[in-house]
Amino acid sequence: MSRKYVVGVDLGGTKIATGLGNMEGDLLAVRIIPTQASLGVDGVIERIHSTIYDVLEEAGADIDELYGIGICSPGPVNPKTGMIALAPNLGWENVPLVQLIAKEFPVPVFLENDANAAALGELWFGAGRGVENLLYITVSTGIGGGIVLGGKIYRGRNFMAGEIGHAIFDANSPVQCGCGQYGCIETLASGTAIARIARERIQSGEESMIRSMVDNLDEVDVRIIAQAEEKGDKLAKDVLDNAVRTLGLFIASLLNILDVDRVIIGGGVSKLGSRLFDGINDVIVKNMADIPAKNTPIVPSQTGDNVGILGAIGLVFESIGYSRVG
Ligand code: BMX
Ligand code: ZN
Repeated sequence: MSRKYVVGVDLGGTKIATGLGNMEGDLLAVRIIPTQASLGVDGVIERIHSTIYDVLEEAGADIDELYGIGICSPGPVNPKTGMIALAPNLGWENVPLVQLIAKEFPVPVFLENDANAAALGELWFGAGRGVENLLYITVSTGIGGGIVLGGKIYRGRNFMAGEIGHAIFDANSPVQCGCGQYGCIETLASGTAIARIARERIQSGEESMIRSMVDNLDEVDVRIIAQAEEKGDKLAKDVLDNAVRTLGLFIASLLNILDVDRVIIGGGVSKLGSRLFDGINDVIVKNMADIPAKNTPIVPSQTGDNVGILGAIGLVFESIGYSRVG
């Protein structure tokens, strides 16, 4: 039987999203189910297996027709050993994920960090088509990054390259990050951080219409802050201005280091659209030295909700040296 399909699995703390794609990157079947992390490693692995069987069946595909299975998940992973070192959202430590999947499906299985995989997804199927070198940034719960150089993920000596969320941006910050350090960019400009900062300012007595837009301040998120800004709320504007400035300065620094062809931003916060992208461009133009890198296109992700699945599929493409699509 000829091999013509690839499976991509996006494993997250809340959902497992699995897709079956062809070599053009068309998704022929997608299955999304809750992770149910409380089931433990064996239970979750079984759920991953069932989604793979489901997409194979839906597309009428056979295991023998698979080039391989790609899997991505947040946090540091070891693509060489196929181990998930630490996945706080799943409560996992040192799980041999690749081995556990390959036991059920005897095809090559590849594991990668979510943002690295997303960078590959953009390179193959999204906003990165046509370039060789790109930086992908996801601004969501945390801030993650993926660096593609010469059409391949740059993984680094310890597979930690691209963990940009834990770059320290404010050495004097009193805010401790989940990683233990203080002042990581993730604690200043991720979706979670933006919401926290707005909430804290309101709690400390600053005026804002956000107060009346939610029943409970825990509900404050970036979408609500953006709505408040549109209605003229000063605090919302200030919070977003600060986040955009921080992200702009951070990206300027990354461009100084990497000088890539394109920067692609995804994740929930990228849904701010031109408010974010125009703002970041403005900060870069005003603050970066007068070098060509300041004109690097900063563009939104194009892979949409299937970013993880497409990224995981891109991982298999990368490994088999398949020539670039489109
Ligand atoms: C964190 C880190 C990255 C991840 C990024 C975005 C963990 C669990 N995660 O910096 O590996 O790429 O968040 O993750 O260490 P997301 O959950 O916000 O998409
Ligand atoms: Zn950190």
